Amino acid sequence: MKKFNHVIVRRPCKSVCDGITSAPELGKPDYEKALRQHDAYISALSRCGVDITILPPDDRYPDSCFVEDPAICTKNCAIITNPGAESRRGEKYEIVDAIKQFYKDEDIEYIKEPGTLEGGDVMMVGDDFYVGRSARTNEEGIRQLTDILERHGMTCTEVPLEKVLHLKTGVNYLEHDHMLVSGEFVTKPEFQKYDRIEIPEEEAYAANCIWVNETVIVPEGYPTVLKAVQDLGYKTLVVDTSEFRKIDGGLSCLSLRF
Ligand code: CIR
Repeated sequence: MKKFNHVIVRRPCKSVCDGITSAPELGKPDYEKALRQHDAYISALSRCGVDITILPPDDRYPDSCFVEDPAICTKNCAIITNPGAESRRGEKYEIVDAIKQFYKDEDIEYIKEPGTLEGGDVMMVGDDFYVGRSARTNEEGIRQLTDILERHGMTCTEVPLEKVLHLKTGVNYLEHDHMLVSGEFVTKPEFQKYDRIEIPEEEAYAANCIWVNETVIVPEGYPTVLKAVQDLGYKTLVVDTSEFRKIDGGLSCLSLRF
């Protein structure tokens, strides 16, 4: 099944080393290595039948390579978010022009103050979306998102988060009813109806895999998850994201896929 035609990424900037992190003990990202890993990420995506728009680095925003957070791209509309992290808020102004290449003005919606929302908290399952209420995404942001999605013929369900940064840090949909779940998401009632693949604690980072047109991209170094995804019948590509992991980033955060 081909679902996505376009991908948007942004090159990591030199200040990526100062990205927000909850795990300083992992050390700072090595910029050159991050660039090489980003190259490999782009080349994996290019094997999945999508065209790729590569935005230039933006040193004003250390976390700006994580383009998933300032925008949400659905089949009916795009939503420019209002990132909850102060240092990331301005990223929303920098993603708009790229979004305008693919969506008509009337199909571009905006999350407005006092609402905050980051795309990492939003997971698409067909026409139904799940949104995590997190430190970055507040009640008003969720209210606005729900209203926008419903006006465009889609639905939205709120999922309270307890431990993780973003919803998709711990749960990702691989289409065909398959859902990767780790940690607090294993028992969440909202996801019981799916075919859940439980991820062991020591590989929790790899809950953040991405499905792109029947290929699943898996982070390097997580053999249990890799095998589980292959056993589901997917073609897999493995990409090393060690430098992005140091600042809480994973595979999904590094692109918009639509
Ligand atoms: C941040 O804390 O905002 C970045 N260092 C990591 C963002 C990861 N984005 C995502 O999970 N969607």
